[in-house]
Amino acid sequence: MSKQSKQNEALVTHIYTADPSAHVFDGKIYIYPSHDLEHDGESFDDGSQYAMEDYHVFSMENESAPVEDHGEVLHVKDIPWASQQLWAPDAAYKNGKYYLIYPAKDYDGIFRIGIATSENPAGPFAPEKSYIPGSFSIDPAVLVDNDNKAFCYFGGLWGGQLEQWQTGSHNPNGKEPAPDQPAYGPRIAEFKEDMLSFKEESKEISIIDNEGNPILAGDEDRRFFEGAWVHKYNGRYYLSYSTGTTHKIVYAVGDNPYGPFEFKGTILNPVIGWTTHHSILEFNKKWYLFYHDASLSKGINHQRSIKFTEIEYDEAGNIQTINPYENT
Ligand code: FUB
Repeated sequence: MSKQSKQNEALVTHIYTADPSAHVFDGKIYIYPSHDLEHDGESFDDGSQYAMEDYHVFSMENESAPVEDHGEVLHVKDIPWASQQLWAPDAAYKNGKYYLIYPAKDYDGIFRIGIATSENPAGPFAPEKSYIPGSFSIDPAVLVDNDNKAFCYFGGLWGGQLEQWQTGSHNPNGKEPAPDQPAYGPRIAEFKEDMLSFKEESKEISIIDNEGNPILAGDEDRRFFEGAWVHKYNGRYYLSYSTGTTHKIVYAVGDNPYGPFEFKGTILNPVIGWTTHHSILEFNKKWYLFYHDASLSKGINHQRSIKFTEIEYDEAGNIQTINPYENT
């Protein structure tokens, strides 16, 4: 029999999973992570150590129920445009359908973002023949707003190739800005009604400090690195993301899906492993952070495991910082 789910413990132990995007669909918690295959290779700055070929979907009846593995729902061999590296996906529900939105490298080694659809939140998902025109980089996250408009947030530095798209077209030699220059922000584009393409060219999101100045590239405790997620709390938009080199999940708040977003603080202090990647969801009036670490594999960065923990807001809407290994 499957074990009950516990906060801050690996939710899935029969395979390695990372980058959990969690949603409530049909009254249940569904989790859309990426899938780390085991291997003995080295790690590199461009993330090429990740062996990620397919996606599984998981669900939980509630936050303490056992996790059900719905099996493989999409494999890279079935995606006509993709060659490798199925990195962090997200899922969305709109128009009576479920959409899996995922990054992968095309046959030129360039990350693009693709869509696959299903009638069922547990998949399987049927991929579109081409990637979304105008998409690039990694870590798509979808916000379906109260007015039913859907937005795709995406982007990630280094292996995520965001530096290579700063001139409006692909430049394989694109670099990070100098430390005293504004950091590169994540991108946003609204989806067309059918969710299969963007309605507009993507725009860069600005993340600012409490004096309205852009967060600088050298400010590695606060600058955007990868893994954007947007949720709404008390009518405001919360953009959370990974700081990469300083291994934190931090957040910034704005009044509009396009930002600007004002930096507020840290949600999750560093976990075991290099990467940190998350999602936030409300279930039965409580808020949860889904994240991953590499504790199950004893620190092997390309063999990660998804976890979750409750988060709390204070009266002013600030999220309380979590120390991942306190009380465990
Ligand atoms: O899992 C591969 C990549 O590592 C993700 O796309 C990033 O967010 C980081 O978690």
